[in-house]
Amino acid sequence: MCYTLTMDRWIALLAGLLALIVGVLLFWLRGPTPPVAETAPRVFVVEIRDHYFDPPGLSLRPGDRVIWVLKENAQGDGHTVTAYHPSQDRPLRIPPGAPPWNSGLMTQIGQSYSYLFALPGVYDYLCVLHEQQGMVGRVRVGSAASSSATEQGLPAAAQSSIPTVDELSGVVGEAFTAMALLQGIEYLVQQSQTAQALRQLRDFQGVFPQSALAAALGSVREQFENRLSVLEALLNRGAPMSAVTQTVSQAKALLESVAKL
Ligand SMILES: [Cu+2]
Repeated sequence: MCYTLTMDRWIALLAGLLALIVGVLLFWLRGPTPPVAETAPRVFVVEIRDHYFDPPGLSLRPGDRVIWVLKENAQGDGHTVTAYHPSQDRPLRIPPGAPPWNSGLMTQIGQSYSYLFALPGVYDYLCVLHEQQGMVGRVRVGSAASSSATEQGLPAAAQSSIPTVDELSGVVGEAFTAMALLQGIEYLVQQSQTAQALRQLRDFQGVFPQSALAAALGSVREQFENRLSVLEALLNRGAPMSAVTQTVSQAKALLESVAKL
């Protein structure tokens, strides 16, 4: 009797231990609870040309990503994408606390550099080689007001080429941002990220009809919307890159009328 009880206890103890080991193992194998899935950031492409950024300004939401792609380097000396920041030997012209960036010298056509704009505010950046020729850009993130950044302290050529915060808050900023969004869609398709390209396109199609940009496009609005629909159809059926590029160029050309500074 006594022996049987001990035996039962042993079995119970072993079973308990086994359950504990299996539990710990399972927990260990599963790892920590995965974070809530985040949607991928929107991707905007700014083209680096001789000697300007295209488009020169953007109006973004916090968490958006900008990819600068080198498109021209005729003189072979390259370009950089560099934040105005004391660490780059320049005055601070990005929000305090925002990490500065510097692409270093970019010389290969197609080479790219990316930065995620997490904090709201106004960010000014330059090409260290051609700042004096006005090769500067500005990114407005969130609802930064016009008083938050001025052109004071920039070289004369840069002062005339950089969009003001007021311009970026208005329809010019919307046109610039739409251009960069279309270039971003083209870039995503190139990278075989067609699903994200489609999400980004549909997101834009959803807000466009109520935008000041739609009103400002006037007589070419319908043509522009038509290009967006063609682009969506192309992405849906995995059309060749050349067709995507052509449609993006046509849509961008229609934005030119609004984007003139
Ligand atoms: Cu440059």
